[in-house]
Amino acid sequence: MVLDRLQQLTHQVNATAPPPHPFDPLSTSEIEAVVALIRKEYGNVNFNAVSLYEPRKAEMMAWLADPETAPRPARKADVVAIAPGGKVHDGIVDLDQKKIIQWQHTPGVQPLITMEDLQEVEHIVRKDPKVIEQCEIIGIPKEDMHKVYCDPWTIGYDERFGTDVRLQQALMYYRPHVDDSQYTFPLDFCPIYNAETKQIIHIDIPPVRRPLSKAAPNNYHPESVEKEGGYRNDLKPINITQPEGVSFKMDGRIIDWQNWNIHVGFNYREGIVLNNITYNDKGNVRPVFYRLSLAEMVVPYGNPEHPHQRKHAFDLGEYGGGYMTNSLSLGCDCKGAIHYMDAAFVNRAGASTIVKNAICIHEEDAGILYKHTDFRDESIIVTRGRKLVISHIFTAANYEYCVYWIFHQDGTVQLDIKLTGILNTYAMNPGEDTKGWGTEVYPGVNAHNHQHLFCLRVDPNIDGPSNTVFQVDAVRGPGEVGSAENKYGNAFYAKKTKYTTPLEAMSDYDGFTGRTWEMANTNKLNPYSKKPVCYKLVSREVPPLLPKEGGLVWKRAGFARHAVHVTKCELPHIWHL
Ligand code: ABN
Repeated sequence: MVLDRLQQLTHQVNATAPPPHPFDPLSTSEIEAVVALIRKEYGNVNFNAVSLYEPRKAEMMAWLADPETAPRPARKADVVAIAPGGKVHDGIVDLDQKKIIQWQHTPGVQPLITMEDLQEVEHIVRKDPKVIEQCEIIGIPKEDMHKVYCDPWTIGYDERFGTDVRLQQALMYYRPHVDDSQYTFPLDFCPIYNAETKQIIHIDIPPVRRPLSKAAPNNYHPESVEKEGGYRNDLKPINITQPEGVSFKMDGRIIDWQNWNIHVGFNYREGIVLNNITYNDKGNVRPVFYRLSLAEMVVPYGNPEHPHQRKHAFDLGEYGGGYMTNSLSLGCDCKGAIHYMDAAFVNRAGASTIVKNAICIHEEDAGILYKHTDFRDESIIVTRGRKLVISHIFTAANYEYCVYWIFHQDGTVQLDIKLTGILNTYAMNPGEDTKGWGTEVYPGVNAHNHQHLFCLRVDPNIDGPSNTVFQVDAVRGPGEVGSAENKYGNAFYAKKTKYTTPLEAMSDYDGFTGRTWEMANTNKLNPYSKKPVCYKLVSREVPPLLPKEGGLVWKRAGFARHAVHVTKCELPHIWHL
């Protein structure tokens, strides 16, 4: 049976013409072909991820430069699977050769927690006698256990349990009615769940108990909002119409818009991945970025009391920004003329799944692009700007992250992340002192201080792969007022410091100098300024990682210790951010 299915699937993969672009995410039939190969060889494993094993950069650059004659990079899949006994395996499958080329047991590490992993915890929590006992202690009778909910988070690290067990910490809540917001009724204890044995192995109970709050529920569902007076109705409609259609063209997953050319990929972890971004500068196709993605984020919470130190979510690496992506709907999530793309994943049983309309591509008016009035005769030149937005939205338990990759006509690339959803909350007693670690946002509800730190991975290709990174600070010129070199004291300039090692490049934002960073091609000079062509990285007004050096979050969130890190990439003499 397995063999028949494999033959059928690999036949389907081969029969699809033309072949997928090497950056394209795996299709459902490719995922199924990979699963069949692994099943045939290794039997009953649970799949955690099957996604594109991206072509190595050197090979891919050679193919992009000369797709007619350079060898086409092999189509490979990256596989993460959990074998019986919780044995985590990492594999690579060559889809062209229909061969498993790597299969490694990786003890001591855990892959991310999938939505399926998350969903089973609540059922087990509700039936666990020790959890029921804790609920009764804080005022929830056992008949009401169906009103008890949990957001299972990965445990991250807890020295009591080691790293070989696949554990989740269940953040507990209560909903008087199924549509009420559970974040109004946080519970004060935290069960620890073992995903392998499907058992609650421990419960963290605070020394001071916080009985279930008696405050009125909050309910954000439309019916409930209607009962409370309804939504605002004093807004007149805004219609977005593009009577002649959109101004971008799609060729498979490659988008062409206003001289920009971009491959739009997607994976379970990062969500949108943009590759081979070029700009056609009056007929000269200039490479700009090889790859852009939101690679990780960390959300440390600031309450030092046990066990809140464990509350620091890595929402991409621990849960998957792609796996948590929403199916978007026209008129609500996206307005106007939309091009949607679906996303394909594997489930635990090895079946392929699809999230319809996972990526939204559309244009928006961008206000004024350029304006100048000649004050002499009031002659005015004004042009209207347009932007291209490539977006997806993912739900990480309480929060929604709306990720917008925005391309502008002036060459700017902007990553805009909008946070919405509901705050993560913890219980507090009436009159309890939050000690400044949180804010009472509703009776009995303590919203702990937290940060959202995003990790943007930038692989620049500014007029070619040989790029250098400079730190740029706005500083005053030397020389005292009255001196020959700075007589009136008004000298200032952009001080550029070249980074030569990864250590030097570990740098932070400086509000005093308005620090930015330049990714430059020093072999190509602007004809007028005679300075290297570059892209400026702007990341500002963000406090650094607030958890202390040497502490748990600091150890785990290496990327967040500094605003910018620069490392050399696989090609010799090339750096990426
Ligand atoms: N923010 C932590 C998280 C994300 C997804 C699911 C559960 C918990």
